[in-house]
Amino acid sequence: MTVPLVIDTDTAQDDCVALLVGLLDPAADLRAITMVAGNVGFDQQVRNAFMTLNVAGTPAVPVYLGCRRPLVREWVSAEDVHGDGSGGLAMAQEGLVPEAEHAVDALVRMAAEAPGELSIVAIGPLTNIAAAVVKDPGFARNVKSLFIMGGSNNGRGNITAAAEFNFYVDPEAAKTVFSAGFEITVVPWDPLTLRQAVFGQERLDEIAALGTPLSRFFTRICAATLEFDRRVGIDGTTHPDSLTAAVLLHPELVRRASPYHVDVETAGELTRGYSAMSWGVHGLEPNARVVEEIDSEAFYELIKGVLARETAPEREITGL
Ligand SMILES: [Ca+2]
Repeated sequence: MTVPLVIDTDTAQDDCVALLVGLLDPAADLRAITMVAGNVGFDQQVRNAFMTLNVAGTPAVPVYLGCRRPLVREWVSAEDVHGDGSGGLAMAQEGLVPEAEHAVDALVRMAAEAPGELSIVAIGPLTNIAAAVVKDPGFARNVKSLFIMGGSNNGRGNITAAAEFNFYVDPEAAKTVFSAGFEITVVPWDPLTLRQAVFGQERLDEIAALGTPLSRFFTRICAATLEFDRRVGIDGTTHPDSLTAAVLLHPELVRRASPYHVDVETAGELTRGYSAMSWGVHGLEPNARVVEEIDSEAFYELIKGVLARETAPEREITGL
């Protein structure tokens, strides 16, 4: 049994790894990739997604272009963290054409065509998902499960002290999504990602030694972020997005998860995008399951297994 899913992504660095999981993990039936404004320039993100499809050797998954800016705010980039999101790799893009249908329409349509079957892995700002909620009141009901990378569980942010990037960029979208009635699982930045989804030098060396196109791709796309991470005191590459895809496909990776009421700050002076994760003692109904602990070693082995696969990219990637 495979898991039908869509990955909604602001493709840079670990988003690419999450796409590789969706494309190559035998448990995944990746139906589409939908693009949303986030990490780096929108068109660069699209190039990164097509490059990831190419290096995976599976260019048949459709790419849909979604919202090019947050619902009400100006776009904020994370180019200081990710560079161009692909480690300076380049690939000719001629003939690579996204679908004509808008990503929000595609999400609404695909969920309605198979009610209760489709899962969404949302690893960028939640703009597309919120727009789909606004467009179709039945959308949340039609989606089987929504796996979100975002927020911190009463921990530190990354773009500000209070906020994780995805929720910070489009807090109104995140707030809309958490009140829409989805079956939500959250993979937070802190503490989960920071403690359990960091690959230190030893693991990075093991991955580089695999010697496959995918391992070289991984090493290159993670290099800029690794440099940034080390400057801010994180000793390795961070993998919140690929972890989010992995826990959908392999529930056994989750060692502990608890029901929370999650809401997102849209009005705070210092806390824009802060995720208030209430753990059950404040009289609020749970609206999400928050992952608290994973099998970190098994997650690493899963990613390494994906990167060990031999693929045959059709197009040459300059720099790989
Ligand atoms: Ca992302």
